Amino acid sequence: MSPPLRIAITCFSTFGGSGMVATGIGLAMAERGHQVHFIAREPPVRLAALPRGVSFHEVKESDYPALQRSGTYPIALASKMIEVATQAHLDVLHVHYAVPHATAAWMAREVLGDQAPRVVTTLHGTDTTLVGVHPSYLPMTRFSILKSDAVTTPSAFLRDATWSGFGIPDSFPIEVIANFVDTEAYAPARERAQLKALFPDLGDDEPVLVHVSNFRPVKRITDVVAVFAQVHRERPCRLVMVGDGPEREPAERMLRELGLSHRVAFPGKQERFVRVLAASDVFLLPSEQESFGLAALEALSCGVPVVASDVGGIPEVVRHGETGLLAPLGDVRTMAGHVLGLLRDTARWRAFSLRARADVVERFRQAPAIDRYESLYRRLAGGA
Ligand code: GMT
Repeated sequence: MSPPLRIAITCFSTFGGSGMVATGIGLAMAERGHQVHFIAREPPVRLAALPRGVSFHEVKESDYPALQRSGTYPIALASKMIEVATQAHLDVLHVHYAVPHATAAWMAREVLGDQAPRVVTTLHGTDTTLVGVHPSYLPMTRFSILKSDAVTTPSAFLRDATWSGFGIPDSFPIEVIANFVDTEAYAPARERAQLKALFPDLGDDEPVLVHVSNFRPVKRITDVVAVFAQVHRERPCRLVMVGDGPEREPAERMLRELGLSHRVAFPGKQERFVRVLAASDVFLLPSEQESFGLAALEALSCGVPVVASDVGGIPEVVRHGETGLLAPLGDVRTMAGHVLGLLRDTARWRAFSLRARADVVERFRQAPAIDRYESLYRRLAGGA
């Protein structure tokens, strides 16, 4: 039997897909007997407790006044990586989201020399499509990607965007390992009690639309509201907006102007929203860009059909006409039509729902994805 690996994982700890995927990988590796070290500013949101084999290492920055706003986080992170690698004899350092994590990993590796762990960089989306290719970050991000021992992306779309966005030849290997979902935790359950807690006067047949995100501009939250308003005109319904972020205020203002605030719930950032999700009828994701769309995957896993924009990696997750319906970016009219088409035809909705669940179980279960990361780690650590 191969010996357990010593793995460190760095990610953002905020309410976002990359941190959730990173945490899922770390916890699954620990369950398989590996030693897992999370290195981050704060414990990631899904790391509620520290199970056996898992430890957390906090990255602390100096509060020295001259350093304020000088962006010393990558240095503090690299220093913590060096400390953990030295103490724990790491085999692998897996960083999620290239900016600034891949650069910190490269710095740590330069310092550690022969004792350095192998570095895996998983790109998640805006680290390629938005932030990484910004002129302020491009040269260092490109360099740090090229210096990684292995690079992965959750979709073929993001792999191709990385090659083209950074001017990296497509002979440079980037492995596509699709994101995954815990299909037991995210399972169909049409129990409406949680929805009734949000809307005490909810009618038994009244449809509920749902959206989950960090409400950043890229999510086009006002398109969620526009789709909901058009659907509501034809078929009175409700909307649940799980999450929080900068676009919440404009969305709430728009709802006030439309006189629809009372039909919409904003329960805030919720880790345990699966029952709300599973009881809802359609998941909306009209994003400007998504490398993958983890929130859509979680909805599909619960058997909730998705109506989304046809961008980025979304078509790799949502099968148009089978598990959900896609529309051109910003085409809220078509999206509303898609939602109404599903709500008006119960047999069609049910067929979408059953196919959604089956497709997720077939293509996006956690174990096969973890197998792929584990064999990648073993390959790099020399034990494959
Ligand atoms: O979408 C966000 O704003 C968060 C971002 C992140 O870094 O957590 O999400 C990205 O990574 C997720 C996990 O791989 C993907 O499911 C999201 O599609 C991707 N977001 C974008 O590409 C905009």
